[in-house]
Amino acid sequence: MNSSIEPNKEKNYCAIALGSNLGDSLSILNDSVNRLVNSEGIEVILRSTWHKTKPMGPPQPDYLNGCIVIKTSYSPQELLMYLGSIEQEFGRERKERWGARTLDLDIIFYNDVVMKTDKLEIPHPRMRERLFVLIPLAEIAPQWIDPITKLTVSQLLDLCL
Ligand code: A4P
Ligand code: MG
Repeated sequence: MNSSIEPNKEKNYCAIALGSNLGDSLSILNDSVNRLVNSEGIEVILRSTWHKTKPMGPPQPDYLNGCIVIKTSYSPQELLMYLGSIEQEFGRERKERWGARTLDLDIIFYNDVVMKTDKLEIPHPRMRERLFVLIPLAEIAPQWIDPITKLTVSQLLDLCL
């Protein structure tokens, strides 16, 4: 993976986890991916299947989860803002943390960037213990190396199973 963000603006690869457990989750997820497919500055290059998963956190309906890999000219901060606008478009209301949501779009990896600000942490800090992220991500990017642990997605998944 390419670690430089600015000099290669067209060559940033990013893994995104999608989740929904409110409303017509299948349509919401498919529509949100189509929304990304049609977005300038984003090319969706890989998409996983959708997985029905048990909720982690407070009691709430089952989730539908999946992952995509995109190529983008957005910086991590720009991408977070853009994904937030798509969450809003699909009716996301922020209520309790880890609570039910129509659409959650989390940045899992951005090249091999490691960063932590108040608003954005990459890699996603909780991805390593989450089967609902690792199983779909392993379908499409099993060899992607987590820049923190230096383990591949496939190895992280094995550690969880
Ligand atoms: N943020 C920081 N880093 C990132 C990142 N890498 N990607 C900030 C996206 N956002 C990031 O997120 C809160 C803030 O995290 C954002 O404003 C952003 O600045 P949020 O989506 O508003 O709130 P949240 O999702 O409720 O909180 P959080 O901590 O992100 O929750 P998680 O970790 O995303 O967990 N069970 C199943 N089976 N499937 C699920 O998908 N999801 C959750 C949410 C809980 N249980 C689940 C699932
Ligand atoms: Mg989130």
